[in-house]
Formats: sequence, C-alpha cells, structure tokens
Amino acid sequence: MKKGRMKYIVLIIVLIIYGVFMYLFFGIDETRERKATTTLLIGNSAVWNYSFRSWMNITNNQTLSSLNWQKFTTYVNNQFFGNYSVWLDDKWYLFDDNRQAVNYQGDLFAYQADFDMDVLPFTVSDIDDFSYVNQVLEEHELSSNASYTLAKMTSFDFDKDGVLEDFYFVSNVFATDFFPDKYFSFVFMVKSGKIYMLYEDVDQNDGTNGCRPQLYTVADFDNDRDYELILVCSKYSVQTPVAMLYEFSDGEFKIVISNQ
Ligand SMILES: [Ca+2]
Ligand SMILES: [Ca+2]
Repeated sequence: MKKGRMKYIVLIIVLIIYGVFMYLFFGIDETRERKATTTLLIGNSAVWNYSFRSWMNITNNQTLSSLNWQKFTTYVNNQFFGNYSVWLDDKWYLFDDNRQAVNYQGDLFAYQADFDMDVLPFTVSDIDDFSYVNQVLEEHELSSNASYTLAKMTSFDFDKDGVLEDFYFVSNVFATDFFPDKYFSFVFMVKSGKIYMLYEDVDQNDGTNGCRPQLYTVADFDNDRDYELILVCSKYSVQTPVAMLYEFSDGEFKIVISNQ
C-alpha cells in the first residue's frame, strides 16, 4: 500500500513539473498575446482596437470621442514623436501635458497599449533594380516598359532571421503626363528570390480610379513577437484611404483587419 501511494505522489510531482515546464516554454507567449490590448490610430484612415485576440474597427462617434484627452505614443512619418494626448476633430490633434497644441506634419501613427510596442523604423528609397517588378508586371500581362507614378522600395528584417527582406511599391495610378490603358498597384516582399504579394490591383484606367499604396507602420501590434505591417492605399481626391493590417502566416500575407 505504502509503495502504491508513493508512486502516486511521484506521478503528481512529475505532472506538476511537466506543467510548469510546458507553461514556461509555451504558455508565456500565449499569455502575452492573449493579454495584449491596444488601440491604434492610423492617421485619418482608421482606428483599430485589439483585445481578446481579435481586431475591431472603431467607427462609433461616441467611442471615438471617448479617446479625446487620452495619452498615446505617437509616431510621425514613422519616427517616434512623443507621448501626447489626442483630440479628434477634422484630424487627430496632439497636446502636451500643459494642454498646449503640438503641431505635426505628415503621417500620424499612434498607439495606446498595455505593453511596449516594438515599432520598426524603415526608410523608403527609389528602386534601382526592376527585375522583380518586371517579373510581376509580366505575370499580370502588363508591359515591363511601364511608366510609374510610384516606384519605391525598402528593406528590413521582417521575420527576424538576421537577413533583410525587400519590399517593393509600384503603381501607375493618377498619371498626369501619360495615360495607360490599365492602371496597376503592387506591393510585394522578396525573400530568398521569392515574391510574396501583399497588394495587387489591376483594372481599366480612367485616370482617377485605383489607389496609391504606401507602407505606413511596421510593428508587433499584438505583442506575439512577430511583426505585422500596415499598408495605406490613398484614393484620388479626399476620400478616406484604404487601411489594411497584414500578418505573415503559413507562407503568405493575410489581411487581419481593414477599414473597408
Ligand atoms: Ca529576414
Ligand atoms: Ca505580432
């Protein structure tokens, strides 16, 4: 009998140790992500809330105005700008602790979170090698002899493996000095010679349709240690731009939330 009881005690101790071990190795990340709560302001395009592992568009005026005078961590043109209180009118206005207005020029990204968000800086430059762009154009039966209204790229280590990935942004929308039959807009990543598409849009051109894509923010928005990224696609005139949050999973980019 005594031997039998001893066996149970040993078994229970082993199970407890196993449980603690599993929690330490797998549970903490899970808990981090489950606990993460954040609200993002994507310029004038969108306000997104993340909690209980799901994303939500905030469009209700009462909920939006409840953000007024709340403190956010702000970035302008992808550079850290400061911690300021926000106020929504025709755009988000920023105020310091003495309620003095703080002016900013450019694209505002702001977040409020119960964790320190890892926001990745990047700089965009002209494309010097069009071989991947031409490959994409040819795959869409577009002439590689195209004229562009947008031809930019940037490089950063998106998947944290120590090697930079290249991101390309090309478009011929809203052309004024040439008039293509078809407009196109593409955003794609190149990793180890392979193209991963984020955004592709090709259609008949009427000069004002389509949208001009732009990488807005790269960050670990949900605190799971992987980066996600936000693309904003500007339409002609003053319409609200399309805003899309992408995650990379199972070898492809997926839109997690969009404002439309
Ligand atoms: Ca990488
Ligand atoms: Ca993440």
